[in-house]
Amino acid sequence: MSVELSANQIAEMNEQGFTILPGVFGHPELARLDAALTEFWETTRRDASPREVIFGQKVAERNQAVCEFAQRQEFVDISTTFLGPDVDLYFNQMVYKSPEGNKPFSWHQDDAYGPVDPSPYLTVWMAITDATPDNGCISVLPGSQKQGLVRHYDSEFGLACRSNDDPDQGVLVPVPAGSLICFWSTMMHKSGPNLSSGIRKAFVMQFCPPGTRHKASGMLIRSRIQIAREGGRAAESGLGVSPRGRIVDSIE
Ligand SMILES: O=C(O)CCC(=O)C(=O)O
Repeated sequence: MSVELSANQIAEMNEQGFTILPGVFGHPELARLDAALTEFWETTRRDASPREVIFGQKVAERNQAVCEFAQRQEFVDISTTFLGPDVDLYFNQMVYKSPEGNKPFSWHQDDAYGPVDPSPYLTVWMAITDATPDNGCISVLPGSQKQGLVRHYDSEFGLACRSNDDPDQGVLVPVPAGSLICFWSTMMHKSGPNLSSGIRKAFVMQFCPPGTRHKASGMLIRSRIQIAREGGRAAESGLGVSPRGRIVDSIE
C-alpha cells in the first residue's frame, strides 16, 4: 500500500521533529511481523528473563520475512519523502518490553548511539501492540532535534541527555497497534516502564541515504538492505534481490 504524507505531517517533522502515521498496518500484517520477530528471538536467544526488555538487533539482515517487511512500499514512500530518492536501511531492532520489568528508557537521541554524517537519519518506530502510557509508550521533546547531537552520559537505562526527573518530560505519544512514529535521529525521546500485564511490542527501523558515514571513523555505512533507488523500491522481494544494487556488507 502506498503512503502519502500530508503537508501537515511534513511540516510537523521539520518543526517538531516527529510525526505520527496512525493505523498504517492492520492485524494480519502485524501478526505476521510479530511471528517472524518472535521466531527470530526464540531461535537466536532463549535466555531472556520474562522481566527483561528484549532487544533483537539487525533482524532484517537475518530473517527474510522481516527483511521483506522493511522493504515494503510504505517504507519506501515514507523514507524517500524525508531523505530523498535513495535510501538504505541503516539499523533495525525489535523492542519487546516485558511487563513488571520497571525498565524505562532514558531521554536520548538515536544519533548518540552511532553518530553519522550527514545527520540526522530517520527513525520509524512502529507499534506492533497498542503503545500506551501504562505499557511504556515513547515520549518526545518537540523541537529538540534543532539542537543537533548533544552530550550524553551513561545512565542506568542507557545513554541519557536529560534527566527523567527534569520538570519538562515532553509529550507522551500513545499510538494504536499498526501506527508509525517517525522522528529524526536527533529528536530527544524516552519510553516509560511497562506497568501493564502484557508485552509492549515495537519494531524500530532507521533509514539513511547511501553515502552516510560513521562520524568517528569516517567509514562508509555499508547497508545490506537497500530500500529505495531513484525514488522507487530497490528490491522486489527480500534480502539481496535488488535489480539496481547489490549486497555490499556482511552482518557483524
Ligand atoms: O521502544 C522503546 O521503548 C524505546 C526504544 C528507543 O528509544 C530506541 O530504540 O531508540
